[in-house]
Amino acid sequence: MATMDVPEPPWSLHLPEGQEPGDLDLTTGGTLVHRWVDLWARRPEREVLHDPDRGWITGEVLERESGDKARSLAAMGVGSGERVLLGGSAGVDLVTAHVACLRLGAVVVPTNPAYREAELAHLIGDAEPVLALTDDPRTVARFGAAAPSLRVEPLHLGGEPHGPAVELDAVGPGSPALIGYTSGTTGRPKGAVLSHGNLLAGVNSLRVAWRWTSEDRLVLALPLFHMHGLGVGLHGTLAAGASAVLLPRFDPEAVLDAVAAHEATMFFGVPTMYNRLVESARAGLLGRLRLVVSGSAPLPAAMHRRIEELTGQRVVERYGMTETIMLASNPVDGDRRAGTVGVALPGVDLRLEEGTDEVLVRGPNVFGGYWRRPDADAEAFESGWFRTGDVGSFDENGYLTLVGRAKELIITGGYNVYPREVEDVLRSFPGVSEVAVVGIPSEEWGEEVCAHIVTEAGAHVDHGELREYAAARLAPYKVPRHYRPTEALPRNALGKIQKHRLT
Ligand code: MCA
Ligand code: AMP
Repeated sequence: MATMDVPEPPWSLHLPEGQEPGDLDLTTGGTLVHRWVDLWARRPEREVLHDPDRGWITGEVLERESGDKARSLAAMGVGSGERVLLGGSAGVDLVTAHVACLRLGAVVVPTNPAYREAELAHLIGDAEPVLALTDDPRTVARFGAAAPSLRVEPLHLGGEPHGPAVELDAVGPGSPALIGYTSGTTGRPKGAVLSHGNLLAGVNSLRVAWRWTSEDRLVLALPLFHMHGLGVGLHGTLAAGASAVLLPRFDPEAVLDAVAAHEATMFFGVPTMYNRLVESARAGLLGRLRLVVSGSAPLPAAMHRRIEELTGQRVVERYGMTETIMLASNPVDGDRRAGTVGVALPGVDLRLEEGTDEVLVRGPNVFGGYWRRPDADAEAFESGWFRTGDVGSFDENGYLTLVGRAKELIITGGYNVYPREVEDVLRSFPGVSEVAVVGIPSEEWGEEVCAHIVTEAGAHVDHGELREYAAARLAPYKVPRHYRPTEALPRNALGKIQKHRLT
């Protein structure tokens, strides 16, 4: 395959002074859980996680609770390699359940509590979990409706450890750890299988690039069911031996309170969060932090400047994907360029495909393939390189600017919406003959979901009813906010819908 080389310098720009590329070992620690458990054993009294219900929790407590839960899971029959659905809002109980699964070798499938019954039914049918863990009553009810025979347990798993002694922390780097569901062009979400080694390499790269140390304290208001909050915020905190204040939901004032009350050093957010933070009279508090990171969606250069004016912070924008964890970042020591996603992260190889400029990636952070989807793997990988579906350009210093997407994807408030999934639902509504779903620019959300609807001859489609229909079948962020009736969808000579002509 013809590719174009990334200009010099590559990721060595991220290395601290004195560190050579050859010194870098992204597999240090064996697996994430080895590293975490080792850190907790060495500094048991250290405060690691804070949530509003439980206050500060030490490494010793995390080790004990996750171990007890792992033994309970084993007693319930959960074995290594078996899938466990995990859902709920960010908090210590969710974290210890997650860590317990990883320590046991079970494969975590994170779920958004906002998923509707139909979305869960697909996930359950595909991942074939042996158990679901959640404290969210709405999710419990939806799990029950989606898969009546699926065993659902609360995150505390009964509280007391029970069951026979079981070997923990035994899985190796090649074993699957996490399945992150992501849609793509097929409409039906597919599971990206990340190994323990992928997760470790992903955070080790960030520890180096972001100078993440045990002195750091992160305010974490991202959901823990996506790579940003989970694979970066939580895993990174635990692997750095650092600490985090977990907020169950994002609220700008709560974030700023946590920054002040806990002497935090870092905040990670999606652009919509920054839109809301800059509206606060206390936004200047962000100026106290060592590092402010944005990702999951483009941060407009104007917002980058506004944050700097208000807080003195030059946001570090970075670029990631469920399948690859993080790919590129602006440097902590060095030029942080607004409108770019920075330079390839340590250990990550990035290239552009000649002719299409699609960003291709290779590295120990890149997943091995989709869950039981060799067809999707064949499309996604070429000669060992993973196709991101993003189109980019590099400048002479290796800074990457994302200029478009080869894949059909709408990013709204940092959540990804694949048009095909929404179109399939809308098309099943009586009277709808054709649908095209596109993203339209939005200051608040980056993009908003908009549906262009063609009705069957003589039929009347009430948009309010259509919205309700979609809301019963799709998580709220996927439900179109705009409905545009149209006589016919624009098509090219081959009959393909020309979405760029729809606004
Ligand atoms: C909530 N709503 C949304 C969104 N979030 N609509 C569109 N897009 C959204 N993202 C709906 C609500 O259901 C509600 O609908 C209405 O908008 C107002 O909700 P509000 O309370 O204002 O929203 P919120 O609950 O405060 O949520 C906004 C949020 C949230 C905090 C920005 O969307 C969020 O946490 N986003 C982060 C997602 C994330 O973690 N992405 C990382 C993916 P109604 O009025 O009908 O009830 S990982 C990834 O992309 C890669 C790996 C990477 O690079 O990071
Ligand atoms: P997901 O499939 O949810 O992991 O989302 C990954 C996608 O989010 C990437 O392929 C990009 O299209 C997008 N993305 C992540 N970070 C950025 C960023 N900083 N700027 C623009 N797009 C981003």
